Amino acid sequence: MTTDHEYVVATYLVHGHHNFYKKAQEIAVGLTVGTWTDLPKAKKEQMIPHLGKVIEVKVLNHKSDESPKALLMIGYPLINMNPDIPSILTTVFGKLSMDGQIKLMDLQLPDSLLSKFPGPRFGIDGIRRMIGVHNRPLLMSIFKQCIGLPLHELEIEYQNQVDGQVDLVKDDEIFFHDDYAPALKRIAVFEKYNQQQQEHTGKKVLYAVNLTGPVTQLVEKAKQFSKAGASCLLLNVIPYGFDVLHRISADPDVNVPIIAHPAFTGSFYPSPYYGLSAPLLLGKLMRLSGADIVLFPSPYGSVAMPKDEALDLAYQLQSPNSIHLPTFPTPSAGIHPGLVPSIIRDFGDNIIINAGGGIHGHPQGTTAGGKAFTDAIRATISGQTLAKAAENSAELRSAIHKWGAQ
Ligand code: 1AE
Repeated sequence: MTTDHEYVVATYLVHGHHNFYKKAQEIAVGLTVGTWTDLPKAKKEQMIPHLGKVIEVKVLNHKSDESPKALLMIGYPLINMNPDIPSILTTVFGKLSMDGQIKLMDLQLPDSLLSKFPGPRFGIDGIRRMIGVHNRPLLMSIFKQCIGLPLHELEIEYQNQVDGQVDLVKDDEIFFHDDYAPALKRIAVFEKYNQQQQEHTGKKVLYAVNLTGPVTQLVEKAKQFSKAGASCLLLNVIPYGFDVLHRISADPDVNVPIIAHPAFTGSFYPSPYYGLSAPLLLGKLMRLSGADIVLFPSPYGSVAMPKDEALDLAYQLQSPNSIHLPTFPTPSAGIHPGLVPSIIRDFGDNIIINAGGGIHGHPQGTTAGGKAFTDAIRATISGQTLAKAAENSAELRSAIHKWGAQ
């Protein structure tokens, strides 16, 4: 039940003001009842349940050559919002996002609101159960070069990836023009290979098919893919919208895990002055909307994210929470086998290691690329150095020769 003292609490980093308390008051009133001092008494009483409140203003130390900055925490009455991300984001950071140097750092939602979001359907344990691997990081391979290729060529590429012992294979997020190999045909062919392999090895590989098309058709398409035997879906969440992910993951007929791709999020998180923090955008909100797996730039690869942000993001995905299952963190971009020890040291072993170029670019080809990663993961979790493991793995040796090892 919603009560009149439940609030969504937003934390903002604000630069450049001199009276941060006044700014906080303006936000609390301006984004809720609009105006306050000029209202007659009766109107004020009517508006009180909807009025925002300043919870804390924390002025931060700054160097003399920096502009002043502060963290502002503002509470927004729950009754002003619907239980969906668009209404929450528009309330707390709609017009405000255009009001100078202000960045939305965090959102705290009361349990009564959190419980209206189903969150991930499968979560980390559900995915591990599907694949049948519980004691090491999972390995995902990204299809590279898929646009313009006919189905039979993609089928060979798919088999090469699976033969490298990966646990998941995902479409490239830019795979929209798929006239030569439509999604339903890919699902049929790739899932058939998955089944054959499972009979052989006992391990199930998941194939994440890119869910694309007009937004009004995506839930239906997701159901159709699920019914056709798809084992996983990939969604470019930010271009389509958090609510699309929410509706797909909450639909009982979409009975497969969903991977959230971070495409377009670089427009929002990197600035210290504007946008949303990465842990909120790619962590908390993705989990709340129902992502089972979230890709994000690792601190080491080609599109790097600062380490403290990446670690906080991973924490937001996995932190204990009595309402939502944990989401698999997947540090990505420019990952090669030599980075495996650093990834596991920093993020632990309950993660997915994800690579495109680091698998397909292996000197002996895609299957050897998967094998090099598998050997690097096995060595690292058993406490062996990559140099030692490479003595017995020609694939890992070649990978380290090409990309080095940290
Ligand atoms: C953070 C997104 C990573 C991604 O989508 C991608 O395609 C990575 O490819 P590689 O591993 O950098 O080749």
